[in-house]
Amino acid sequence: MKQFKFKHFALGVLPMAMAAAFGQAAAEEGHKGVTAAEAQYQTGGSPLAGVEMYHDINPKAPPMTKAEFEKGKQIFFQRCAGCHGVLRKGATGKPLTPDITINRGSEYLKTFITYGSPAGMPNWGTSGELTPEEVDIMVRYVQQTPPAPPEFGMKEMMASWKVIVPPEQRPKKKMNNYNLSNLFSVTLRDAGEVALIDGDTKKIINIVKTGYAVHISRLSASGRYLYVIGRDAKLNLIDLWMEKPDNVAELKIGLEARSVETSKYKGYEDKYAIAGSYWPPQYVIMEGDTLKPLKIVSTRGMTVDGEYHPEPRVAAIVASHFHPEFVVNAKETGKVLMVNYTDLNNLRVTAIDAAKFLHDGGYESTHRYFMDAANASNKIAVIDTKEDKLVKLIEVGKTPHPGRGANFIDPKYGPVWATTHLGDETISVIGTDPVKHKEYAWKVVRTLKHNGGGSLFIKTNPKSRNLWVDAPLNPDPKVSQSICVFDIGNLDKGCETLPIAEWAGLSDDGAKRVVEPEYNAAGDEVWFSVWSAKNKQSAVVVVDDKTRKLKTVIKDPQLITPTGKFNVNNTQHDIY
Ligand code: DHE
Repeated sequence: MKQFKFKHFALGVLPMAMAAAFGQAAAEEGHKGVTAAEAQYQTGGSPLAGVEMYHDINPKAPPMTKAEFEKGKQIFFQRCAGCHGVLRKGATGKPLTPDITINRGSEYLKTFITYGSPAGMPNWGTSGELTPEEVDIMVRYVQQTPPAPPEFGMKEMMASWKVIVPPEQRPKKKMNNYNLSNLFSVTLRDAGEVALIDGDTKKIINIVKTGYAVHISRLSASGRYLYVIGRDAKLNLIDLWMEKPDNVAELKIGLEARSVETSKYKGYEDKYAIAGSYWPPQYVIMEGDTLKPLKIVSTRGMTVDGEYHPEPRVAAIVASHFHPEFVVNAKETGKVLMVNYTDLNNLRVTAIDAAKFLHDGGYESTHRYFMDAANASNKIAVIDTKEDKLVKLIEVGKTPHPGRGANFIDPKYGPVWATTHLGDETISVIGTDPVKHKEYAWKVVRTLKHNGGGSLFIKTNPKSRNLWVDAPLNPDPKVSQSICVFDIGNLDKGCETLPIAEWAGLSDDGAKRVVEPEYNAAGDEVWFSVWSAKNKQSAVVVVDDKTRKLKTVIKDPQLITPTGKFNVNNTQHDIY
């Protein structure tokens, strides 16, 4: 199986002494092997770079001025924290605490930061990402005591909470003529906004201000309320019943976050929302229609291996359809927390040991089993949300990244769920029917090949015979700017490549990464983002699912860095 390594890494350019130090380091890191796409994906930048933090000056570490320390902190949170953790105690990357770094010494650290390692450390120096002066600052910075960002509890949350339109002043019925089930909330990542697009007319209804580097949208059980979370942990509540849907409440749930979900169990529709943060490592349960914070719970604790972890980030959260529970994934500890919301004062949490580095995932077609990607462990954990138990840990390809995955009926193996991978060019197809297709259940029944690694999302729809897979982080623009589509009835035939970015007809030289297929409510159109930098033109391309031909290109100067797209009907009902 082909894996592509970080582009600029070349052992051959290392001077002898450095190579020796490097070799030792590489051996210690275990040659895990991280692809360019994986490194790029995890070093996306943290809003903590701008947060004031407490720090002391370690007398054993090489000295730094206050300005140098501040610069080091900026670089660390923009480039390094995603892998090494906020407190530098290790996450998917190795720990970088002074007890380790001071012993290693400045020469060793300089080599490591400059040239990278085969275990996944990017070559920050030789790639030109960091200047020699910046490398020198980082060498000294990682020997200082890590500065700790502040906690964010009830007091801070209440101070940030705003109800812009109280529930009693909101519409009593839908006040617009939009077909809300076919509305799309489109993430405008670097603008800190979402575009609400009418799926029928393809017209922008409103551009709504949200948090910094906005990440995902989710729907309330009824489909009325839209929740949008930013990386700066700002949560926005949008009322889709308004004449022009807009913000009605907001809350900051921490300092850095990625996930939000709503209560979907019978009797609790639209009652609660939950959001998880990366920092501080915690989740908060809120009133669904005002975002008033009700309960905050820390995820700090022991990993599945029995080691203490100080910052288990909260990754994907889904609502159970079998119990009044949220399924909360604590990334670094590898625990799936089944949080029962019937009595918030006497909270019952069932902690299921899965595997470290839980990230994203989705339900199989019956919505009973949650297919949970432990990305850096190369595993899918199958969680039974009826019995609240781990069913199986399944070995898949390198760094699974399903988004929510794709459910379809395989002509040979019956109901299956599929994930794509960041680290290789495969798709793992897993049997999901333990009743009628018991022999295939929770096994990889097929491994399909598409155009290349650097893939993030895979999608189909119950009404479709197509399986779409993107590869936006592939280093080859021909691959990153196109989509591959399989015929579900004839998977062995391989996939057809469609030049989506070319179809967008964009005039400039942007990256034009094609990312995240999403269906409309009828399941007969697929929408793709063509994602370029903030100062370049981007677009959303709509393809006819049956003919695989271009239907419409949505272009607008307001569509800045579109990435995720969330169709109301599909997000509300977990259809994927
Ligand atoms: Fe995401 C989902 C975390 C980078 C687009 N992303 C998720 C989820 C997590 C996560 C935990 C699951 C949420 C849930 O279901 O509740 N994402 C992270 C990161 O930590 C990471 C790797 C680095 C970072 O700095 O944030 C990261 N993500 C990205 C991107 O660069 C993407 C491609 C573009 C963007 O808009 O930022 C991106 N992530 C998405 C999307 C989803 C998502 C579109 C929702 C998929 C879905 O089908 O629901």
